[in-house]
Amino acid sequence: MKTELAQSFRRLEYRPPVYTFGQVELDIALDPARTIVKSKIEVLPGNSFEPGAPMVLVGQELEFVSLRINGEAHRRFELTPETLTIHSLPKEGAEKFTLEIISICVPEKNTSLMGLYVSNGNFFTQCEAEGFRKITYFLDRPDVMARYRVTLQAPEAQYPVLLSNGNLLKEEKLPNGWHSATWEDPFPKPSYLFALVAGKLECIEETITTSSGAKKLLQIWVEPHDLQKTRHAMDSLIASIHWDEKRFGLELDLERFMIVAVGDFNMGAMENKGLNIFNTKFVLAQPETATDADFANIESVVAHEYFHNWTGNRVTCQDWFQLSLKEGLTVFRDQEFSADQMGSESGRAVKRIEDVRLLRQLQFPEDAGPMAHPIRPDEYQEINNFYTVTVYEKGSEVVRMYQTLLGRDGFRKGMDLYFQRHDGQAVTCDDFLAAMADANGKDLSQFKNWYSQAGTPRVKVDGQYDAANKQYRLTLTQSCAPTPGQAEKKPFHIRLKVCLITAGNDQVEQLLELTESTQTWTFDHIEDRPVLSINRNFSAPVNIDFEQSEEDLLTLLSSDDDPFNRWEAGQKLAMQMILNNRLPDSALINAYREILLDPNLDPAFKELALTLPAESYLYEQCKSVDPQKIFAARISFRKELAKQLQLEWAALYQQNQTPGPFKSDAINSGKRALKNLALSMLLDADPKIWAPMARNQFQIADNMTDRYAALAALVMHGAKGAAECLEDFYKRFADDALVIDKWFALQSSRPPVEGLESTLNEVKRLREHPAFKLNNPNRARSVIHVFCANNPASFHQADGSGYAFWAESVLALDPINPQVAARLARALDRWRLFAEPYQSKMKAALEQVAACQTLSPDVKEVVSKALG
Ligand code: 0A1
Ligand code: ZN
Repeated sequence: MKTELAQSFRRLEYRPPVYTFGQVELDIALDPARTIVKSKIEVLPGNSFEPGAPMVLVGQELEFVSLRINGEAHRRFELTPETLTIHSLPKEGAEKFTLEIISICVPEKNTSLMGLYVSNGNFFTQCEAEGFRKITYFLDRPDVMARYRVTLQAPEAQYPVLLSNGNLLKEEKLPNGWHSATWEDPFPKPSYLFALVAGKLECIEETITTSSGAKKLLQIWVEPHDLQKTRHAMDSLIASIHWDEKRFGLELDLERFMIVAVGDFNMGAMENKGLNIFNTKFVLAQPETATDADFANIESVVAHEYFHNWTGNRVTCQDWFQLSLKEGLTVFRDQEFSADQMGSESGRAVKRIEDVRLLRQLQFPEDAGPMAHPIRPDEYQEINNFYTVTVYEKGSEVVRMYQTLLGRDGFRKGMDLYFQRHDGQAVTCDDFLAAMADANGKDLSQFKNWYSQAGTPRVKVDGQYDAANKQYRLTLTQSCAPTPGQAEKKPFHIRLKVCLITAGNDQVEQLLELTESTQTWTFDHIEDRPVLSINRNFSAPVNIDFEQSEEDLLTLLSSDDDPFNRWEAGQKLAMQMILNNRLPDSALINAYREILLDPNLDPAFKELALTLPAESYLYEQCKSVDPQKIFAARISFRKELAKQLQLEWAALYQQNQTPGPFKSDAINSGKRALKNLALSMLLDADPKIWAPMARNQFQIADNMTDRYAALAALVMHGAKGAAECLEDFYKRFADDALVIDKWFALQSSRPPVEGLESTLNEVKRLREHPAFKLNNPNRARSVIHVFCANNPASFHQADGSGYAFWAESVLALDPINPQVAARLARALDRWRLFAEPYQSKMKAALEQVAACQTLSPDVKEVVSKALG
C-alpha cells in the first residue's frame, strides 16, 4: 500500500507573486444549487514576474465555464482539480491585461463552511485563510491586494438583503423578481477579506461621529427574531471605535461598518473589510439568555474584529506564516480594551488573571505537545490548523512584552511608525519588530527568538539571603525543552518584574532582563530575609521553577500588592497540595478565609482566588498523569474547602445578591461569579441541605447567569431535582439555539458522580436527540468537543471508551467539516504524558483515525504529528 506523503508549506520558500491584480469586478448570481460567478480582473506583472511566465490561479470545488483575455476567448490553459494555469498571455504578460472567468459553485452542498455557503436559507462567506478559491479561480494569497466592485443578484423575495464590503453604490430591480446590489470597497484588500451576505435579515443601526468629525453608519444584521438581542454588541462596537481613537489614534475609515450574525460558523468571527461576519454566539445577548461570560466574550470579540480593521486589514500579512502579526497584535489590543472596560485597576488585574489562566490551560500544553510551533511557524500542512492558542494568545504575550519594555508611550511610537511605514501593505513580523525597535532606538535582535522558537521557557530561581551582609542574591537560569524540529534553543530575552517583600518595607518593583542562560543579581541593604515575588503581573510567558516554602507562599497570598502574584501564590499552594494528595491545611484555610472576608477585595478577585487550578493545568505539572487520581485528589481538596468554609460560603451567597435591573458590568458580574461559586461550594459541602436553594435560584432567576449556575450546580453534583430542572430549562428555551447549546454542553461536561450513569452514555444519548446536529459547529462542539476536551475525568476512562468515542466522532465529522474535526482531533495531543493504561489506548485510537484512507489534510496533519 502506498501512503501519500502530505504536502508541507515552508516559510522560507516564500516568493512574491508572479502576477498581481488591480481592479476586480465580481458579478455573482446567487442560487443555492448553482451560483454563477463572473469575474473581470485587471492583471499586472508582480514582483517575481518573468516574461512568458504562465499565470497559476487556484480554485476548489468549482465548475469551470469560460475564460477570456482582453475580451477574446482564450484556449491556452490547463485545469486540475485545484488550479487553472493560463499560458500565452498577451505581450508575454509584461503589460496590464484583462482576465474574465466564469465559474459555478454549489453553496448548498458546502458543509465545510469555507467559501460561499448556505445557513438557515441565507448566504454567507468565509474566506480566511483560503476560502476564496472555493468561490472563483484567483490569486488567493494575502500579498495580492486588489480593489473590489461586487454586484450581487438574487430573487428579491427570498433574499431581500444583499451585502458586500465597502459602500453601497446602487440597487436595481431585475426581471423575474430578481434584484441586484452593487458594492464598492475603496481600500485594496487581499481575497481573504472578501465577504458577501444575502438573505432575510434585519438590522439595528446607529450613526456616530468619529474623531475627525465624520459621520459613520453602524449596522448589526441578524435574523428578524433576534433583533432584540443586538444592543450589547452595538454598545461594544461603539466603545471599541472610541477606544481605538483614544488609545492608538486609529479612526474608522469607512462610511459604513456592518456586523452580521450567522448560526453556522467554524470560528468566533471574521474581520472582513466593513462586513464582519460573526458566529451568533458572539453577537446575540439578552440577560435572560446570555451569561455574564457571554456578555464579556461578545464585548471582546466585537472589539477584536473591529481592531483588525487596522491591525490586519489596513496592514495585512505577507503570507500565512505571519498570522501572529495580525492575530497576536489584535488579541493584545482586545485584551487591553477589555481591561480598560473593567473600570478600575483591580478590574484590570482580574482580566489579566483570566487571560493568563487561559494561556496556561490551553497554550502551555500546546507548546509542550506534538503540535508545538513558534508564534511564527516555519512549516504547515494545513493553515487552518495554525489558528492556534500559540499564534493568538502567546502571540499577544509577545506583543505585551514590547509594551513592558518600551512603556505605553514607546509602544505607541512603535505602532505609529508601523502604520506610517506599512499602511496598505502586506508585511512580516520582522517589519513589526523593526518599527518597534526603530521608533524607540532599541536593539531588539534577541527578542526575535520569541518568534522563531517554540516551547515555554522555564526559569529556575535560586534566591539566597545573606543575613551578615544584608544582601539577597538572586540567580536565574533559563532553559526551554526541545520541541518538534527544534532540539536546541537559544536564550530568550525575558523580562521579569520582581519585588522583594520584607516585613514593614514598601514594596518596590524592579524589572530584570534575563538575556543569558544564567544571571545573578545582588540586592543590597535588605534588612530581613525577604520573600521574593517574581514574574509579577505575569510579565513574561514562562514557567517559574521555584521551590518556595509554603510559609512564603502564604505571605504572598495574604500580602503581595501585585494581585496577579497574590492569586498565583494561592494557585501554587493548592496545586502542590492536590498533586501530593493532601487536603488544605488550617493555614491555607485561614488565608482563604481572610481573602473571602476582606472588604477591600473585588468579589471577582475572590472568585478567582478560590477557584482551583484546572485538571488540564495540573496534568502539565506531572511526569506521568493518572487522570482519575488527579480528579479524586482535586475533588477531595475542593470538598474540604467547601466544608471548612461553609459558613463563609453561606454568608457570601447572601451578601452577593444583585437585586434590581440586570447589569452586565464588571462589579455585578463579579458578585454573581462569587455568589455562584459559593452556591456550588455549598452543594459540595452538603448537597442535601443546599440543593433546595439551588433549585429555588434556578426557578426565580431573572438572568441566565444565575439560572445556568444553579442548574450547573445541581447537574454537576447529581443533586436531587437536577433532571427536572434540565427538562424545564429545555422547554423554556427550546427555540433559542444558543441556549440549547448550553443545555447540551452542561450535560456533556458532568464529571463522574457516584451512583449516576457514565457521562459517556449520556453523551451518546444526546447525540441521538432530535435537536442534535452534527453539521452545526456550535452544536457539535457543545456535545462532542466539550466531552472530549473539557471533561477530563469522564473522558479519560481506563477502559478506553472515551477514546473510542473520540475516534468515531473525528471520523464522522471529517467528511462534513474538516476544520471542526481537526480541532476535535487535538484532544489527544498530550497522550504521551499519560500513564498506562491510558497512554496505549489513546495511541490506539490515534492509530485508528490515522489509518483512515480518506482523511482531510486537516485531520491528517494533527494525527500524524501526534503519532510522529
Ligand atoms: N481572523 C479571525 C479568525 C478566523 C479564522 C478563520 C476562519 O475560518 C473559518 C474564521 C475566522 C479572527 O481572528 O477573528
Ligand atoms: Zn483575529
